[in-house]
Amino acid sequence: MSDYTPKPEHKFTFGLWTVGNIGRDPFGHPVREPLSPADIVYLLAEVGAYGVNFHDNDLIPIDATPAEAETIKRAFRKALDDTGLKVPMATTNLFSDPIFKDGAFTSNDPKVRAYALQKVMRGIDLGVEFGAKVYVFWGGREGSETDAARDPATALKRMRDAINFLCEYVIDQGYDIKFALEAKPNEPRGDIYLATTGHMLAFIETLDHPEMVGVNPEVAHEHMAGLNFLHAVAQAWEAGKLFHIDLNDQYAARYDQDYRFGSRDLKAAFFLVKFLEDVGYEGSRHFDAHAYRTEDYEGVKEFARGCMRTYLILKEKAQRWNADPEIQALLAEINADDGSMMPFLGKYSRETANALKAYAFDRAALGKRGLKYERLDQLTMEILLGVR
Ligand code: GLT
Ligand code: MN
Ligand code: MN
Repeated sequence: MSDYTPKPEHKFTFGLWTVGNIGRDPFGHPVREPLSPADIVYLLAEVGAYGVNFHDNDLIPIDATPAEAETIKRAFRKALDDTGLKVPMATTNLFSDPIFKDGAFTSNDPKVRAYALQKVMRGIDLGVEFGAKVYVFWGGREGSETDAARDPATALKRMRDAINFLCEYVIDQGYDIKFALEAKPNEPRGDIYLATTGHMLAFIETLDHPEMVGVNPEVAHEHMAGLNFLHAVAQAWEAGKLFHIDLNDQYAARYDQDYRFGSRDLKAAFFLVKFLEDVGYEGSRHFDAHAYRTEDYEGVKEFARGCMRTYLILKEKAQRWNADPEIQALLAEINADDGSMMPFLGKYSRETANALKAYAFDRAALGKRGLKYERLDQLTMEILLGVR
Protein backbone atom coordinates (compact mmCIF):
# COMPACT_ATOMS: atom_id res chain seq x y z
CA MET A 1 0.00 0.00 0.00
CA SER A 2 1.43 3.33 -1.04
CA ASP A 3 1.54 6.49 0.94
CA TYR A 4 -1.08 8.84 -0.47
CA THR A 5 0.13 11.88 1.47
CA PRO A 6 0.39 14.96 -0.77
CA LYS A 7 3.92 16.33 -1.04
CA PRO A 8 5.28 19.53 -2.59
CA GLU A 9 6.68 17.61 -5.58
CA HIS A 10 3.12 16.61 -6.54
CA LYS A 11 2.41 20.30 -7.28
CA PHE A 12 -1.16 20.19 -5.99
CA THR A 13 -2.72 23.65 -6.05
CA PHE A 14 -6.14 25.16 -5.38
CA GLY A 15 -7.59 28.57 -6.19
CA LEU A 16 -8.67 30.90 -3.40
CA TRP A 17 -12.09 30.68 -5.07
CA THR A 18 -12.25 26.86 -4.78
CA VAL A 19 -11.92 25.98 -1.09
CA GLY A 20 -13.09 29.54 -0.43
CA ASN A 21 -16.35 28.92 -2.32
CA ILE A 22 -19.22 29.85 0.01
CA GLY A 23 -21.85 27.74 -1.70
CA ARG A 24 -23.91 30.43 -3.42
CA ASP A 25 -25.81 29.19 -6.47
CA PRO A 26 -28.46 30.72 -8.75
CA PHE A 27 -31.18 29.38 -6.45
CA GLY A 28 -29.72 29.78 -3.01
CA HIS A 29 -27.77 31.92 -0.61
CA PRO A 30 -24.29 31.20 0.70
CA VAL A 31 -24.05 28.30 3.15
CA ARG A 32 -20.53 28.98 4.48
CA GLU A 33 -19.02 32.11 6.03
CA PRO A 34 -16.35 33.68 3.82
CA LEU A 35 -12.74 33.04 4.83
CA SER A 36 -10.00 35.65 4.36
CA PRO A 37 -7.31 34.88 1.77
CA ALA A 38 -4.81 34.30 4.58
CA ASP A 39 -7.18 31.84 6.32
CA ILE A 40 -7.58 29.95 3.06
CA VAL A 41 -3.80 29.63 2.83
CA TYR A 42 -3.70 28.12 6.35
CA LEU A 43 -6.53 25.73 5.44
CA LEU A 44 -4.68 24.61 2.30
CA ALA A 45 -1.48 24.12 4.26
CA GLU A 46 -3.37 21.98 6.78
CA VAL A 47 -4.59 19.61 4.06
CA GLY A 48 -1.16 19.42 2.39
CA ALA A 49 -1.46 21.53 -0.78
CA TYR A 50 1.63 22.90 -2.49
CA GLY A 51 0.21 26.15 -3.77
CA VAL A 52 -2.61 28.64 -4.00
CA ASN A 53 -3.79 30.58 -7.04
CA PHE A 54 -5.98 33.66 -7.18
CA HIS A 55 -8.01 36.09 -9.23
CA ASP A 56 -7.08 39.71 -8.56
CA ASN A 57 -10.37 40.20 -6.71
CA ASP A 58 -10.18 36.97 -4.71
CA LEU A 59 -7.26 38.63 -3.00
CA ILE A 60 -8.18 42.30 -3.19
CA PRO A 61 -11.83 43.33 -3.53
CA ILE A 62 -12.50 45.41 -6.63
CA ASP A 63 -13.31 48.53 -4.61
CA ALA A 64 -10.60 48.22 -1.93
CA THR A 65 -8.59 51.36 -1.14
CA PRO A 66 -4.81 51.21 -1.60
CA ALA A 67 -4.43 51.05 2.20
CA GLU A 68 -6.88 48.13 2.46
CA ALA A 69 -5.08 46.36 -0.38
CA GLU A 70 -1.75 46.70 1.45
CA THR A 71 -3.18 45.24 4.65
CA ILE A 72 -4.65 42.24 2.82
CA LYS A 73 -1.43 41.64 0.91
CA ARG A 74 0.61 41.78 4.10
CA ALA A 75 -1.59 39.16 5.80
CA PHE A 76 -1.54 36.97 2.69
CA ARG A 77 2.24 37.25 2.40
CA LYS A 78 2.62 36.31 6.05
CA ALA A 79 0.41 33.25 5.58
CA LEU A 80 2.54 32.19 2.58
CA ASP A 81 5.73 32.69 4.57
CA ASP A 82 4.32 30.82 7.59
CA THR A 83 3.20 27.83 5.51
CA GLY A 84 5.66 27.74 2.60
CA LEU A 85 2.78 27.70 0.10
CA LYS A 86 3.60 29.03 -3.38
CA VAL A 87 1.54 31.06 -5.86
CA PRO A 88 2.22 29.36 -9.20
CA MET A 89 -0.69 30.93 -11.11
CA ALA A 90 -2.81 34.05 -11.07
CA THR A 91 -5.68 35.35 -13.18
CA THR A 92 -8.13 38.23 -13.55
CA ASN A 93 -11.78 38.33 -12.69
CA LEU A 94 -13.31 39.60 -15.93
CA PHE A 95 -16.76 38.22 -15.24
CA SER A 96 -18.29 39.20 -11.86
CA ASP A 97 -18.64 42.97 -12.06
CA PRO A 98 -21.64 44.33 -14.03
CA ILE A 99 -19.25 46.22 -16.31
CA PHE A 100 -18.44 42.83 -17.87
CA LYS A 101 -22.04 41.76 -18.48
CA ASP A 102 -21.42 41.74 -22.25
CA GLY A 103 -17.81 40.57 -22.10
CA ALA A 104 -14.46 42.18 -21.41
CA PHE A 105 -12.02 41.92 -24.34
CA THR A 106 -14.91 41.32 -26.74
CA SER A 107 -17.33 43.94 -25.40
CA ASN A 108 -18.86 46.28 -27.97
CA ASP A 109 -17.91 49.21 -25.76
CA PRO A 110 -14.30 50.38 -26.27
CA LYS A 111 -14.26 51.76 -22.68
CA VAL A 112 -15.05 48.29 -21.33
CA ARG A 113 -12.36 46.74 -23.53
CA ALA A 114 -9.80 49.30 -22.35
CA TYR A 115 -10.83 48.86 -18.71
CA ALA A 116 -10.38 45.09 -19.10
CA LEU A 117 -6.82 45.63 -20.36
CA GLN A 118 -6.09 47.94 -17.45
CA LYS A 119 -7.48 45.38 -14.98
CA VAL A 120 -5.43 42.56 -16.48
CA MET A 121 -2.17 44.59 -16.46
CA ARG A 122 -2.72 45.35 -12.78
CA GLY A 123 -3.60 41.69 -12.17
CA ILE A 124 -0.40 40.55 -13.88
CA ASP A 125 1.59 42.96 -11.69
CA LEU A 126 -0.09 41.45 -8.62
CA GLY A 127 0.53 37.88 -9.78
CA VAL A 128 4.19 38.61 -10.48
CA GLU A 129 4.52 40.24 -7.05
CA PHE A 130 3.60 36.87 -5.51
CA GLY A 131 5.75 34.80 -7.87
CA ALA A 132 3.19 33.53 -10.40
CA LYS A 133 4.70 32.03 -13.56
CA VAL A 134 1.43 31.26 -15.34
CA TYR A 135 -1.38 33.73 -16.00
CA VAL A 136 -4.76 32.20 -16.89
CA PHE A 137 -7.39 33.75 -19.12
CA TRP A 138 -10.85 32.31 -18.71
CA GLY A 139 -13.22 34.42 -20.78
CA GLY A 140 -16.40 33.44 -19.01
CA ARG A 141 -18.32 36.47 -20.25
CA GLU A 142 -16.76 36.54 -23.72
CA GLY A 143 -19.81 35.21 -25.48
CA SER A 144 -23.39 35.88 -26.42
CA GLU A 145 -27.01 35.04 -25.91
CA THR A 146 -27.87 36.43 -29.33
CA ASP A 147 -25.54 36.76 -32.31
CA ALA A 148 -27.48 39.88 -33.26
CA ALA A 149 -25.32 41.65 -30.68
CA ARG A 150 -21.95 41.03 -32.29
CA ASP A 151 -20.37 39.38 -35.27
CA PRO A 152 -18.38 36.48 -33.77
CA ALA A 153 -15.48 37.16 -36.17
CA THR A 154 -15.25 40.66 -34.70
CA ALA A 155 -15.18 39.11 -31.25
CA LEU A 156 -12.23 36.94 -32.25
CA LYS A 157 -10.33 39.94 -33.64
CA ARG A 158 -10.89 41.84 -30.40
CA MET A 159 -9.75 38.84 -28.38
CA ARG A 160 -6.60 38.61 -30.50
CA ASP A 161 -5.86 42.33 -30.13
CA ALA A 162 -6.19 42.04 -26.35
CA ILE A 163 -3.90 39.03 -25.97
CA ASN A 164 -1.35 40.60 -28.34
CA PHE A 165 -1.40 43.83 -26.31
CA LEU A 166 -0.90 41.91 -23.06
CA CYS A 167 1.95 39.81 -24.45
CA GLU A 168 3.71 43.05 -25.36
CA TYR A 169 3.06 44.34 -21.84
CA VAL A 170 4.74 41.27 -20.33
CA ILE A 171 7.70 41.61 -22.69
CA ASP A 172 7.99 45.34 -21.98
CA GLN A 173 8.00 44.73 -18.21
CA GLY A 174 10.52 41.91 -18.52
CA TYR A 175 8.20 39.54 -16.63
CA ASP A 176 8.80 35.79 -16.62
CA ILE A 177 5.18 34.70 -17.04
CA LYS A 178 3.29 32.69 -19.65
CA PHE A 179 -0.37 32.89 -20.61
CA ALA A 180 -2.75 29.93 -20.48
CA LEU A 181 -6.13 30.23 -22.22
CA GLU A 182 -9.04 28.30 -20.73
CA ALA A 183 -12.02 27.30 -22.86
CA LYS A 184 -15.59 26.63 -21.82
CA PRO A 185 -18.56 26.04 -24.12
CA ASN A 186 -21.24 27.95 -22.19
CA GLU A 187 -22.21 29.31 -18.76
CA PRO A 188 -22.33 32.03 -17.68
CA ARG A 189 -22.99 33.12 -21.32
CA GLY A 190 -25.44 31.31 -23.57
CA ASP A 191 -22.44 30.48 -25.76
CA ILE A 192 -18.81 31.35 -25.09
CA TYR A 193 -16.41 32.13 -27.94
CA LEU A 194 -13.52 29.68 -28.46
CA ALA A 195 -15.59 26.94 -26.88
CA THR A 196 -13.06 24.13 -26.52
CA THR A 197 -9.35 23.58 -25.98
CA GLY A 198 -9.08 22.72 -29.67
CA HIS A 199 -10.52 26.13 -30.60
CA MET A 200 -7.96 27.77 -28.29
CA LEU A 201 -5.06 25.89 -29.84
CA ALA A 202 -6.03 27.07 -33.30
CA PHE A 203 -6.52 30.66 -32.07
CA ILE A 204 -3.08 30.74 -30.39
CA GLU A 205 -1.38 30.16 -33.74
CA THR A 206 -2.89 33.44 -35.00
CA LEU A 207 -1.27 35.54 -32.25
CA ASP A 208 1.82 37.75 -32.55
CA HIS A 209 3.63 35.77 -29.83
CA PRO A 210 2.25 32.23 -29.95
CA GLU A 211 5.28 30.99 -27.99
CA MET A 212 4.09 32.91 -24.91
CA VAL A 213 0.61 31.43 -24.96
CA GLY A 214 -0.66 27.93 -24.15
CA VAL A 215 -3.82 26.42 -22.72
CA ASN A 216 -5.40 25.60 -19.38
CA PRO A 217 -7.83 22.79 -20.18
CA GLU A 218 -10.46 22.00 -17.54
CA VAL A 219 -11.98 18.53 -17.19
CA ALA A 220 -15.50 19.83 -16.59
CA HIS A 221 -15.46 22.23 -19.51
CA GLU A 222 -14.80 19.52 -22.09
CA HIS A 223 -17.16 17.09 -20.34
CA MET A 224 -19.95 19.70 -20.41
CA ALA A 225 -19.66 19.57 -24.20
CA GLY A 226 -19.68 15.78 -24.16
CA LEU A 227 -16.05 15.65 -25.32
CA ASN A 228 -13.17 13.39 -24.34
CA PHE A 229 -10.98 15.52 -22.05
CA LEU A 230 -7.89 13.37 -22.42
CA HIS A 231 -7.94 13.87 -26.17
CA ALA A 232 -7.89 17.64 -25.67
CA VAL A 233 -5.06 17.38 -23.16
CA ALA A 234 -3.06 15.10 -25.43
CA GLN A 235 -3.43 17.52 -28.34
CA ALA A 236 -2.27 20.39 -26.14
CA TRP A 237 0.64 18.36 -24.80
CA GLU A 238 1.71 17.24 -28.25
CA ALA A 239 1.67 20.87 -29.42
CA GLY A 240 3.84 21.92 -26.44
CA LYS A 241 0.94 24.00 -25.13
CA LEU A 242 -0.08 22.31 -21.87
CA PHE A 243 0.94 25.18 -19.59
CA HIS A 244 -1.57 24.45 -16.81
CA ILE A 245 -4.50 22.13 -16.07
CA ASP A 246 -7.77 22.46 -14.13
CA LEU A 247 -8.78 19.17 -12.55
CA ASN A 248 -12.32 18.49 -11.37
CA ASP A 249 -15.25 16.41 -12.59
CA GLN A 250 -18.59 16.88 -14.26
CA TYR A 251 -21.53 15.05 -15.80
CA ALA A 252 -21.97 15.80 -19.51
CA ALA A 253 -24.65 18.19 -20.75
CA ARG A 254 -25.33 19.77 -17.36
CA TYR A 255 -24.59 23.03 -15.56
CA ASP A 256 -21.03 23.74 -14.44
CA GLN A 257 -20.65 21.32 -11.54
CA ASP A 258 -16.95 21.58 -10.61
CA TYR A 259 -17.06 18.37 -8.59
CA ARG A 260 -14.19 16.79 -6.65
CA PHE A 261 -11.59 15.31 -8.99
CA GLY A 262 -12.43 11.76 -10.06
CA SER A 263 -15.85 11.75 -8.38
CA ARG A 264 -17.84 11.24 -11.58
CA ASP A 265 -15.86 9.44 -14.28
CA LEU A 266 -13.15 7.45 -12.57
CA LYS A 267 -11.97 5.71 -15.71
CA ALA A 268 -11.52 9.03 -17.55
CA ALA A 269 -9.68 10.42 -14.51
CA PHE A 270 -7.46 7.34 -14.47
CA PHE A 271 -6.41 7.67 -18.11
CA LEU A 272 -5.83 11.39 -17.56
CA VAL A 273 -3.55 10.84 -14.54
CA LYS A 274 -1.77 8.05 -16.37
CA PHE A 275 -1.17 10.35 -19.35
CA LEU A 276 0.14 13.26 -17.25
CA GLU A 277 2.46 10.96 -15.32
CA ASP A 278 3.62 8.93 -18.34
CA VAL A 279 4.55 11.99 -20.40
CA GLY A 280 6.17 13.75 -17.44
CA TYR A 281 3.94 16.84 -17.25
CA GLU A 282 5.70 19.13 -14.77
CA GLY A 283 3.13 21.88 -14.25
CA SER A 284 0.68 22.41 -11.42
CA ARG A 285 -2.06 19.89 -10.78
CA HIS A 286 -4.62 22.56 -10.05
CA PHE A 287 -7.98 21.54 -8.61
CA ASP A 288 -10.56 23.98 -9.92
CA ALA A 289 -13.46 22.51 -8.03
CA HIS A 290 -15.47 23.13 -4.92
CA ALA A 291 -17.12 21.17 -2.15
CA TYR A 292 -20.78 20.21 -2.29
CA ARG A 293 -23.09 22.92 -0.98
CA THR A 294 -24.03 20.53 1.82
CA GLU A 295 -20.64 20.95 3.53
CA ASP A 296 -19.17 23.03 6.31
CA TYR A 297 -15.41 23.79 6.33
CA GLU A 298 -14.61 20.32 7.69
CA GLY A 299 -16.34 18.99 4.60
CA VAL A 300 -14.37 21.44 2.46
CA LYS A 301 -11.15 19.98 3.87
CA GLU A 302 -12.42 16.48 3.09
CA PHE A 303 -13.16 17.67 -0.44
CA ALA A 304 -9.63 19.07 -0.89
CA ARG A 305 -7.97 16.02 0.62
CA GLY A 306 -10.14 13.83 -1.60
CA CYS A 307 -9.00 15.57 -4.81
CA MET A 308 -5.34 14.98 -3.99
CA ARG A 309 -5.78 11.50 -2.58
CA THR A 310 -7.72 10.32 -5.61
CA TYR A 311 -5.01 11.71 -7.88
CA LEU A 312 -2.30 9.83 -5.94
CA ILE A 313 -4.31 6.59 -5.86
CA LEU A 314 -4.82 6.81 -9.61
CA LYS A 315 -1.13 7.52 -10.06
CA GLU A 316 -0.39 4.27 -8.22
CA LYS A 317 -2.98 2.45 -10.34
CA ALA A 318 -1.24 3.79 -13.46
CA GLN A 319 2.07 2.34 -12.25
CA ARG A 320 0.31 -0.97 -11.65
CA TRP A 321 -1.22 -0.83 -15.16
CA ASN A 322 2.17 -0.12 -16.72
CA ALA A 323 3.75 -3.03 -14.83
CA ASP A 324 0.97 -5.57 -15.41
CA PRO A 325 2.36 -8.49 -17.47
CA GLU A 326 -0.96 -9.40 -19.08
CA ILE A 327 -1.69 -5.80 -20.04
CA GLN A 328 1.80 -5.38 -21.42
CA ALA A 329 1.52 -8.62 -23.39
CA LEU A 330 -1.76 -7.44 -24.90
CA LEU A 331 -0.25 -4.06 -25.78
CA ALA A 332 2.72 -5.78 -27.42
CA GLU A 333 0.33 -7.92 -29.46
CA ILE A 334 -1.86 -4.96 -30.44
CA ASN A 335 1.18 -3.00 -31.56
CA ALA A 336 2.96 -5.92 -33.23
CA ASP A 337 4.93 -4.82 -36.28
CA ASP A 338 6.77 -7.22 -38.57
CA GLY A 339 8.45 -4.32 -40.33
CA SER A 340 6.94 -5.14 -43.72
CA MET A 341 5.13 -1.79 -43.99
CA MET A 342 8.15 0.26 -43.05
CA PRO A 343 8.92 1.29 -46.64
CA PHE A 344 5.37 2.69 -47.02
CA LEU A 345 4.77 4.55 -43.77
CA GLY A 346 7.66 6.97 -43.71
CA LYS A 347 8.43 9.99 -45.81
CA TYR A 348 6.80 10.38 -49.23
CA SER A 349 8.65 9.54 -52.41
CA ARG A 350 7.24 8.80 -55.87
CA GLU A 351 8.77 5.28 -55.77
CA THR A 352 7.21 4.54 -52.39
CA ALA A 353 3.83 5.81 -53.57
CA ASN A 354 3.98 3.67 -56.72
CA ALA A 355 5.06 0.58 -54.76
CA LEU A 356 2.26 1.13 -52.23
CA LYS A 357 -0.34 1.57 -54.97
CA ALA A 358 0.72 -1.78 -56.42
CA TYR A 359 0.86 -3.68 -53.11
CA ALA A 360 -1.73 -6.46 -52.54
CA PHE A 361 -3.23 -6.37 -49.03
CA ASP A 362 -5.18 -9.27 -47.51
CA ARG A 363 -8.02 -6.93 -46.54
CA ALA A 364 -10.38 -9.67 -45.37
CA ALA A 365 -7.80 -11.16 -42.99
CA LEU A 366 -6.92 -7.74 -41.58
CA GLY A 367 -10.58 -6.93 -41.01
CA LYS A 368 -11.28 -10.26 -39.27
CA ARG A 369 -8.70 -9.94 -36.57
CA GLY A 370 -10.09 -9.49 -33.03
CA LEU A 371 -8.27 -6.74 -31.21
CA LYS A 372 -8.83 -7.89 -27.60
CA TYR A 373 -9.77 -4.40 -26.37
CA GLU A 374 -12.58 -5.92 -24.32
CA ARG A 375 -10.02 -7.90 -22.32
CA LEU A 376 -7.73 -4.90 -22.08
CA ASP A 377 -10.51 -2.66 -20.82
CA GLN A 378 -11.71 -5.26 -18.32
CA LEU A 379 -8.17 -5.60 -16.96
CA THR A 380 -8.13 -1.82 -16.59
CA MET A 381 -11.43 -1.97 -14.70
CA GLU A 382 -10.10 -4.70 -12.42
CA ILE A 383 -7.09 -2.59 -11.55
CA LEU A 384 -9.41 0.33 -10.81
CA LEU A 385 -11.74 -1.86 -8.78
CA GLY A 386 -8.84 -3.03 -6.67
CA VAL A 387 -8.89 -6.74 -7.47
CA ARG A 388 -5.76 -6.73 -9.60
C1 GLT B 1 -14.24 30.22 -12.50
C2 GLT B 1 -14.29 29.25 -13.65
C3 GLT B 1 -13.04 28.49 -13.75
C4 GLT B 1 -11.85 29.31 -14.10
C5 GLT B 1 -11.49 30.27 -13.06
C6 GLT B 1 -10.38 31.16 -13.55
S1 GLT B 1 -12.83 31.18 -12.47
O1 GLT B 1 -14.33 29.53 -11.30
O2 GLT B 1 -15.40 28.38 -13.46
O3 GLT B 1 -13.15 27.42 -14.64
O4 GLT B 1 -10.73 28.46 -14.22
O5 GLT B 1 -10.83 32.37 -14.02
MN1 MN C 1 -11.21 26.41 -14.54
MN1 MN D 1 -15.59 24.88 -14.22
